[in-house]
Amino acid sequence: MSDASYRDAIFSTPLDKVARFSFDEQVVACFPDMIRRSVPGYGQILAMLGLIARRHLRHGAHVYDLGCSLGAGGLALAGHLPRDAFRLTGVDLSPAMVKRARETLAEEYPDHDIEIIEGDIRTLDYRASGMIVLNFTLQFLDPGEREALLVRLYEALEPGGVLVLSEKIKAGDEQDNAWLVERYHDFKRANGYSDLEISQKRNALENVLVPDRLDDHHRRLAAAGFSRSLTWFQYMNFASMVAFKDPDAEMTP
Ligand code: GEK
Repeated sequence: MSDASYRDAIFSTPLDKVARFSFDEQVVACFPDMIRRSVPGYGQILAMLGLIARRHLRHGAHVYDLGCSLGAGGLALAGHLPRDAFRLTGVDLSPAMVKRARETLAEEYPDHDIEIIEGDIRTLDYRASGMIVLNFTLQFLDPGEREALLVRLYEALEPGGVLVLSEKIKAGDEQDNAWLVERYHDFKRANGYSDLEISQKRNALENVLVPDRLDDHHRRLAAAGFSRSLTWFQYMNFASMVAFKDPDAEMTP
């Protein structure tokens, strides 16, 4: 990315009252640094998107990147696939993210058919698509709203289409979960975050980012209609799944 990306220091000094985390201008400015140092496997997951698309995407099909932030999904696909292989719509609720994503994509891939829209993925009017990417976004929705979104995405997918769903997860067993969370904090420390930053960020994300268990994800994907889903990547308490819409499924009108 050619834009100036700043080091994430949002939680580096003691804050009287840690506000709920929000995707504002301050976060946008340091987002690439923040996500790289905070999400284990982020780069590997992005790098696989193009390979998954090569296998599953019909030539010229439409793709959604939901909760696209700075457009990483579009950048990853455009880096792997020729201009006419796909059309992509990135959607994000944060105006600051949308503005920056538009600028970056226009600069990096001006000839690809990629648009970034400001919108709420819960209420969007979805068009038929061959692939939908939901990378680290479902976790920010109210848990009670997650299944309804997956049903809508299932309906929007063409038969044979795929959903890539990446999330922070929690383990079912309390002790296992504690071990994973502790190692995740070690990972963040190793990436230069202080104990103060780790604990203040944790407080800011309390009730904002609510992780599910992997088995709950797969159960929900099945309930939404997906004929098959599997976890293709896991790095501590972060995972990516792929869910398939049966090629013989009826297209919802
Ligand atoms: C990446 N996928 O770099 N509608 C639209 N966008 C939303 C909504 C909503 N209801 N709720 C949250 N968002 C990206 C990373 S970040 C993950 C995704 C993280 C947006 C929110 O504005 C933010 O940009 C994004 O979802 C989550 O691959 O920061 O941990």
